[in-house]
Amino acid sequence: MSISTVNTSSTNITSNLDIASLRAQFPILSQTVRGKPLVYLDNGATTQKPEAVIAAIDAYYRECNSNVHRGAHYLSDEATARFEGARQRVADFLNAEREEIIWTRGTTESINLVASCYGASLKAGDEIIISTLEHHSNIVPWQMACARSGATLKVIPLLADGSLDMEGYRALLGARTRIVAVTHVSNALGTVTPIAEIIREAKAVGAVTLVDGAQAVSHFPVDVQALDCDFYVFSGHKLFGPTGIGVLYGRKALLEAMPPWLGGGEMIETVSFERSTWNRLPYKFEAGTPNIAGAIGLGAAIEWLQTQDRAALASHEAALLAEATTRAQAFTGMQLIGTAPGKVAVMSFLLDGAHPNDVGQLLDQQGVAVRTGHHCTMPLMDCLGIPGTIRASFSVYNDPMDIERLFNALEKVKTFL
Ligand code: C6P
Repeated sequence: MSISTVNTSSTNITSNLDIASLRAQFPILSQTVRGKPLVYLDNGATTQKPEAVIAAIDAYYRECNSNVHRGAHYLSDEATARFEGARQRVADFLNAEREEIIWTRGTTESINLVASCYGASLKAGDEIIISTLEHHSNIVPWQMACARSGATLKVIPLLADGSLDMEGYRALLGARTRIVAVTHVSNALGTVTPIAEIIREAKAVGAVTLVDGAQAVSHFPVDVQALDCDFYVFSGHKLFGPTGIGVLYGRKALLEAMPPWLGGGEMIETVSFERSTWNRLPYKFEAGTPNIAGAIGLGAAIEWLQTQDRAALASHEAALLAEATTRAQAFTGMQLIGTAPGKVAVMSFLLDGAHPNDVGQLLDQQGVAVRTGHHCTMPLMDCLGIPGTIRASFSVYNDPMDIERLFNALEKVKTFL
């Protein structure tokens, strides 16, 4: 990888990456929108896709479109090889076993699966712990599990900078704690939670752990053995892969013990009108024809990521966040929301006297894509006492010029409002 230094008039980021050629692998980024160069800072919502991913999906449909595991002909064998190859790639990516990787539609479905299937063993008096930082996807399925079982939901409180209050967490843990389900990275603030510590302490009271990795996997490597978590979930589309495909990693013994999720083809071993028996892992949790192209696309996304220097990507993102934060601190009327140390490259903020949605629209007029609102974290926003924020979320292909254009656009927004 070549080394390049990117300097602009008011930014000074030295990167060990050739960002220009990395960006060139993402065709969508070279376009103009509303007559302006696209500045894509909505990576928390979804990341853009490199040519390698687009080509893998295209190749599947051109070369071997067929159903998988039906084995009757060449195309099916080839599709199955690519599909299962992608599963193996996800397993290696997380340091898991192949049969511990279940394909889902995304993080939301993965959490619902665990809340329904593992949650089937909950009973009145049991407790589930989540945190104030959670996305609705890691709140609502547990509320539904509590309503079904009579279990109670407990919430880890927040500190002023957007970190979790670990003393508050310890006070919630106890003999009744059955499940601890916490995010690895906050989508709204970028806080990286002390997840290894959270898991260790949950294990000490015999609780099962689920980690919402939706916002983590694109920023740093994850090893489920080192974390010692029971479940780890993420979405393909936030990891440079396609929408409609996601991953549930589950510890084999737990997956074996859980009842299935949806019923139908593929998830069975035998069916009679009296009873059915279940297929082996991972197929027991994969009823119906899966998202074959999506899985192959996600496999290609991980393959692409694994060819990059991840340490260099992480320091590039950290440099972008540092530069954006310095600019924000010097920007009159701008208030940063969430300043936990070690956060990923997510900058949530407010502008004095301006509604976040208005700011978002005015940025969009200038070609700058951000997300505004509650970011599907309404309880977090309530806790912070705000209706929402403006969120600029960075990824590996963002460069100092994107920061320059964001702040130039914000200067204009100030004059409009
Ligand atoms: N957050 C965001 O703009 P799905 O929709 O299933 O792919 O992911 C849900 C989800 C779960 N957990 C976290 C931490 C998330 O960030 C998300 C998705 C997007 O922040 C869309 S709301």
